[in-house]
Amino acid sequence: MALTFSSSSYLLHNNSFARCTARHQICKPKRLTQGISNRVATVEPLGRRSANYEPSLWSFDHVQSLSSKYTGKNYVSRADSLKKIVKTMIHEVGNPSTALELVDDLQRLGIWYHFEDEISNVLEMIYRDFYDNEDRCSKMDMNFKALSFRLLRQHGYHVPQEIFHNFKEKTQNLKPYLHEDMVVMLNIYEASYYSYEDESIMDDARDFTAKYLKENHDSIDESISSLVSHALEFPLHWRIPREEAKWFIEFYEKRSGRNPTLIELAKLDFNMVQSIHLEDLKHASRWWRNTCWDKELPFARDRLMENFLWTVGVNYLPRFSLGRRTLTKVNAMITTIDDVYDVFGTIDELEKFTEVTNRWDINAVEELPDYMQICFIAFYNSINEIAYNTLTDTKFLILQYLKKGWVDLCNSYLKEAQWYESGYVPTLEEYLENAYVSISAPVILTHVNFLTTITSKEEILQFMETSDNIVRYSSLILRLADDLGTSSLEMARGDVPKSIQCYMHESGASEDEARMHIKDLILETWKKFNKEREHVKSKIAREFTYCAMNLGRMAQFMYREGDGHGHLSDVTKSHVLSWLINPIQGM
Ligand code: LA6
Ligand code: MN
Ligand code: MN
Ligand code: MN
Ligand code: MN
Repeated sequence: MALTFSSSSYLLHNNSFARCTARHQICKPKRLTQGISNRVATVEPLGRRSANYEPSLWSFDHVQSLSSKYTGKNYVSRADSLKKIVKTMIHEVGNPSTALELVDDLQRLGIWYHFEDEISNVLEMIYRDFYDNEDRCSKMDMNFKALSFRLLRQHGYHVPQEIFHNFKEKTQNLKPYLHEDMVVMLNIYEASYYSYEDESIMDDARDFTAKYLKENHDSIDESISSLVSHALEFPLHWRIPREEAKWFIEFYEKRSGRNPTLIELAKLDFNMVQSIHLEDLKHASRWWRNTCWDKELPFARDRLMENFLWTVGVNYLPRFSLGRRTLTKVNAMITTIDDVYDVFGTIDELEKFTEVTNRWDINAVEELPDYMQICFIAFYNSINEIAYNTLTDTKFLILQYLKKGWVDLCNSYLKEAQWYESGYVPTLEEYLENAYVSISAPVILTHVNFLTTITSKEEILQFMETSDNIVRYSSLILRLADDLGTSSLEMARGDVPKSIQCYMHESGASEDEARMHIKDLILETWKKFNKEREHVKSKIAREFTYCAMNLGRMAQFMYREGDGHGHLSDVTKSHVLSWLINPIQGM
């Protein structure tokens, strides 16, 4: 690119950084939209941007000192006896309605995974008895319809929206001050988030019940009003299971009709699982310390704890321990390399880094500047090691799949860097085609494929051929939620226009309108995702989809008040304390 203009004193330095500074200034995009016009890149003397990330709140020594008393045989055997009691309880429920409520409670309390077969049996029975049978189908009451619709769709059953065709007529006499009546409204509201595209009855049900619950909030029966606020903040379908368990255990404990066995098991299980999480965290933190990236790459986010928190959101189950350890490393590398591309690297360096990654050639590392050598070698070693561990554990060489995931990511990062460099503003569609990759969910989910219960290599490869849509929808939700939470600061620092700005540019919408549009896109993406759920049958598909959905949920959670991953560590701190550090009391 020719230098056609210079007002920069940095040009006095005859080096590549100076050249880059000049290019940044020449190419700074015109003021295209409101969102972009406040672009004030804090360009440092060497032509690099800075994101002014705060230091980590969690020191290595502090993390290593964390521990939990909920380990050991006594807790295990107490939990085992409680599980037996609960299994009997499930077998003995006579009433279909009570059975569904029990399934719902087990899920919300976070202990469903001990009873997967029992839950499947209950749902199979309900489906067979009510949905395979026209006569009985017409006899279900509205609450039973709503609860069974949600649970059955969640578990991959085909249930038609038409069962709600008369929901307005059936709910017109409900009274906000009656507990049972509000349970009906709430259950229809929660069910409506399991809708597919173009299901107008469900759209109507969602708008209607949300409005009703908001408008009547003050007169709603006290025993249920906190459940209603909780639901209006985020529907159950969009909530992270671990977060919900923590909240619901407390709610359930105060509820009338509570079952003491369930309370004891849920609390004990929460604390025992937390002790596993702490060991996973400590493992990952030792790896992070060994990279030395916090010291060697000080421009990047030092967010080991936050990176770990994502993995607990994605899958908190004990059997996913290796998954959390691996994904924390993956997340930490993503977060750092993203900053190399978005904050620190010059375009020439980024082109080189991308090329070396594409070649996956350790010998090429000498062509990189010092800081990129630090980055590339640790990255290269870590990915090779992950592949090596899978090879020795399962005899399955996954390196080519991992490499492809990371190469795609770096290529998409480079495209954004080039767009930024040239001041190009893509259409929303063109942006998203690249940005669903650059948000890193595809590479995260590539790793997830090999972290679920591995039955056979053939089965995984076969599944991977069919999972494109699931990956895409999870990625889109992550991207759109991230843009809602982070793009204001990104624009201020200097970055490629994100979904909000692209939409404003192409449609002339205001920022508020663009944000509404992006939120609508998130809802529409969830509907497509829900439909995909119908094809999910095998165990690996179920485990994978569970993680993929949770990744989207986690994004909506982390970015709801702004950038909870990069900047708002103090907001995220309360979640770290609640999920990871403080056990549930009163046992
Ligand atoms: C967000 O950063 C970030 F680092 C992510 C990759 C989001 C998810 C992170 C995990 C799970 P930023 P960009 C580690 O908002 O540049 O900078 O794509 O991402 O908008
Ligand atoms: Mn980026
Ligand atoms: Mn970034
Ligand atoms: Mn960027
Ligand atoms: Mn972002």
